[in-house]
Amino acid sequence: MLETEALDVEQVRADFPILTRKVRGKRLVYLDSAATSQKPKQVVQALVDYYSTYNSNVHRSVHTLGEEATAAYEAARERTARFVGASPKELVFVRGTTEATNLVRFAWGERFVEKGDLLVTTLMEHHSNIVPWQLLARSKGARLEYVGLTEEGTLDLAKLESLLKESPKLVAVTHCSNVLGTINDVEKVCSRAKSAGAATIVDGAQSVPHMPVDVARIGCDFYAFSGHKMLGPTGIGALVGRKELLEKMDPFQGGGEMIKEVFLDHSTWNEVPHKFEAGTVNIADAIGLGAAVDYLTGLGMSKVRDHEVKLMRYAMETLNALKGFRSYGPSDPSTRGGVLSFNLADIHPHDLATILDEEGIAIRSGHHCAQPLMRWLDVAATSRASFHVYNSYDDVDSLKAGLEKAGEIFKV
Ligand code: C6P
Repeated sequence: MLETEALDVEQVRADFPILTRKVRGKRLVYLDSAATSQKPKQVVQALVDYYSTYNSNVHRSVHTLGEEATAAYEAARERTARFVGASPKELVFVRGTTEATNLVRFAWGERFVEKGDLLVTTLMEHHSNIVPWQLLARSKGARLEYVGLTEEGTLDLAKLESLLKESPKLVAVTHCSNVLGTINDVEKVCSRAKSAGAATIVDGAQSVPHMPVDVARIGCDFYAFSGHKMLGPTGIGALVGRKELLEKMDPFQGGGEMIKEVFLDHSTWNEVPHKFEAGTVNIADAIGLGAAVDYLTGLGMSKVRDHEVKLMRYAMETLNALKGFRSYGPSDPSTRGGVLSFNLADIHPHDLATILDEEGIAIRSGHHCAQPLMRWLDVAATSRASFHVYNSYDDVDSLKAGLEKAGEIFKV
């Protein structure tokens, strides 16, 4: 298929066995991919192949199985790195985005941040791009400040500029908000932060699964993402870091494989990225992530992005027409990712999610691990529908019908 052709959703859906199951006797309409995506059979098969034909530890044994496992693990690193425009030497396998930001908090932060330093993050972050910096600020006596938001739910760049005048040590920003859907111009943020002398970390949890990403072009120091949101397994993700910075950083955890030599009074470190991968790594899931990368690459990330923009446009047009429907985030679908947070009149999001579940429709409700953002929106919680490659216009129509039903029950 040419990159310019539209995504063949029916063909894609055939690769996801879970989509054929029924929930409460109804067709499953899975609209919770921002929490975790479904997995194509190619990813499941990669896990089965590993466990049933070459299961072995990596980087240790010279026997055939050991060499096959090592080759597959490193090939997965290579493909995952290339997928985001990085070199494999710059990609550390971690459990996910949360572990990636915590790795930076310890291995970079404990080394480079000092008392009185300024750390900057934003009001639209997931807790995993806030709490590590709060902990770092507390342990170092540093200060944490937030870039606020405009009414449309985009970053207040004037506030960023004023904070940059104070020469922060770190600017931490999400590429795409998991609540508002806002896609930030991270290239610009990182370039401005770099000019001010700050290190930068970009949270790519909601961007890498849905759009072409090129970390070299973004120009950040660190970029974090999770495998399970990009059709891969849980328990695996990546931290991409500039090599020279990774080399200067302290290890994150101590143990096997991250060392070069161990003496009684000191140790020396393995080369990056292995310096940051202590102990037996998550071999199977890294290989599964490699298979997910192959799958997405086969579809073409531009096509994936186009599909989700079309779906978002249709969803916004269709759902905004419902009585009592209020959505959050930018009004132009082409400037947002595949998440749509909303409230329907004053129905509690958990009630709404329960009613939709009766119809086989899975959405997320709650604070989405973004409590400061909820407070800024002045809501306790929202409902959220999120899309991926296997979602269709039919899914949006089902959501609309489910919301109409909820509206009738609650007399909206
Ligand atoms: N957001 C959601 O439903 P982990 O859990 O480490 O794989 O990813 C954390 C994370 C970091 N940043 C963003 C922007 C995210 O959306 C997430 C995970 C899920 O929105 C679960 S809370």
